[in-house]
Amino acid sequence: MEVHSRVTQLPNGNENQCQTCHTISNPSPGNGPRNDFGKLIEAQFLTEPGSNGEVIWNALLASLDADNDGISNGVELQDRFGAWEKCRAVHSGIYQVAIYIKYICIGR
Ligand SMILES: [Ca+2]
Repeated sequence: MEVHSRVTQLPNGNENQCQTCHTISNPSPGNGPRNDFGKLIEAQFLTEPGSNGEVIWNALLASLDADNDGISNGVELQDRFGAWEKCRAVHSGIYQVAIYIKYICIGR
């Protein structure tokens, strides 16, 4: 899995693209400095360590305040309670949970 697909594993991850988690706009393997949010995910919210790990977006991660600015991660990513789910497919303009298309991910 390419790491940049993690942008699709967070609510509104396409808003800030790589800089949701990194301090630079074009991180690459070996050169991917993390911001505070990225450090938190790397430490505690990946399905497995390393580049194969996928982000575990959930209520706990949403409730934390990685950058300690008084605003929770969830509020910052516009999903206060961590309810967003990866890969809800859209069909005919209606969310259809039964149809999953990997990497087509949208927020609510
Ligand atoms: Ca914050």
